Amino acid sequence: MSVKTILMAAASAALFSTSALAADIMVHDAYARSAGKMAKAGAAFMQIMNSADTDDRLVAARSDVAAKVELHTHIQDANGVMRMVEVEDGIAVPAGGKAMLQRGGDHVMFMGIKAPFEQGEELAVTLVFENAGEIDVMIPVDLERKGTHGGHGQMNHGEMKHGQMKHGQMQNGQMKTDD
Ligand SMILES: [Cu+2]
Repeated sequence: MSVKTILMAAASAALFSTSALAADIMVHDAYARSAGKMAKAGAAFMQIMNSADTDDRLVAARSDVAAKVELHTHIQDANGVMRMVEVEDGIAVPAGGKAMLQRGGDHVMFMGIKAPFEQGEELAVTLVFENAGEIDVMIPVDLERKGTHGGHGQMNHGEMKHGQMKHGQMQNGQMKTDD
């Protein structure tokens, strides 16, 4: 076996062993927002669940609503200031687990949006996963949604109940919710 053959065999083995169907990835509770009528940027938040037995990774996102779509997170710099930075390696979605994209943390960032997001509209976004491939999602704009860190966010009873139901179902090992 030449080195090249061995490398190719290894590559194809890796390809098959990590292949996952798009159905293994489920996106829940997604919403997007932009701030004000002059907004040039917006962000989307969601829960991504991976029911495959292999880890996956959100590596990119695309949408026509913005000139550029990036995966971002917040980090604290040396001065204690929170900054948004692009996550170069993508966002891990562990096997049988989930990734939480939420305010103050990981998010999908829309840079150079063509128009401010309007309450009630839906944004067509393609999420690109390392294993599961491309998944198209419609993300509703929700400008009224409060962040999870502010205490007042929990005052929305509908959301609260929704969150608890998912949590319970997750613990039972049932990834699929029927909302
Ligand atoms: Cu950002």
